[in-house]
Amino acid sequence: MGGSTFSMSPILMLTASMLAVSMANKDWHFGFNYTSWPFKGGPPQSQNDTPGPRKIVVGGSKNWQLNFNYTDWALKNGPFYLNDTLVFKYDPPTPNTYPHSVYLLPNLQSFIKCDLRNAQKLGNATQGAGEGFEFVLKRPWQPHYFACGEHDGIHCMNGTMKFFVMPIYRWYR
Ligand SMILES: *[C@@H]1O[C@H](CO)[C@@H](O)[C@H](O)[C@H]1NC(C)=O
Ligand SMILES: *[C@@H]1O[C@H](CO)[C@@H](O)[C@H](O)[C@H]1NC(C)=O
Ligand SMILES: *[C@@H]1O[C@H](CO)[C@@H](O)[C@H](O)[C@H]1NC(C)=O
Ligand SMILES: *[C@@H]1O[C@H](CO)[C@@H](O)[C@H](O)[C@H]1NC(C)=O
Ligand SMILES: *[C@@H]1O[C@H](CO)[C@@H](O)[C@H](O)[C@H]1NC(C)=O
Ligand SMILES: [Cu+2]
Repeated sequence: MGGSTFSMSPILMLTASMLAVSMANKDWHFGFNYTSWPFKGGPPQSQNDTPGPRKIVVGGSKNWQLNFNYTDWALKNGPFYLNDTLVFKYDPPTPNTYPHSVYLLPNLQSFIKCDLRNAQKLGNATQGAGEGFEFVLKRPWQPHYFACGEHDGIHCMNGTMKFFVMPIYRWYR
């Protein structure tokens, strides 16, 4: 879904201007069927219900661990918006568990290869404990590539501890 949001932008712009007109007229409906809007968490149902930035735990109740498909998770939980916060939670290292961490990879090639050489460490093996740590999506329209960096990227390569998101602007506010 990440890529397809580009082709959406003319619709978003059109809709944003329709919304502006309809708000000026205090007429929310304006012949546009909001229920059929394809985005999850889509437009507000009423003025009291305007969603702000979300706080999203990566992996949901599974948190950040081996053998969970985060690409699939990201597809099902997107789109992600500018200023949404991703929360990474993972168990600190113990003798019986594999340590995890979170890195931001610089580009698609490094993401595909799980190449950590120019990656930015976001959270080390202990920072996912408890409430975890947060990462705010500050760069609109930029793909953000996340991966576990432990064991030279083995969790990224063998499992599915990698995903990317591309934060989009909220068109309604
Ligand atoms: C809007 O679209 C939804 C889903 O396509 C449909 O179920 C609903 O009946 C429509 N509402 C109106 C008022 O047309
Ligand atoms: C993870 O999910 C994606 C999207 O649903 C799918 O294309 C991919 O094959 C899955 N990967 C694995 C390792 O199951
Ligand atoms: C995102 O947050 C920054 C401040 O951190 C704010 O200036 C900006 O307006 C916000 N943008 C959106 C779309 O929420
Ligand atoms: C992880 O980072 C925290 C905060 O910077 C630091 O206190 C801790 O010692 C680090 N842990 C490891 C295993 O490097
Ligand atoms: C990846 O490696 C870890 C530890 O080496 C192992 O526990 C896990 O089952 C492996 N996952 C896959 C999908 O091969
Ligand atoms: Cu890991």
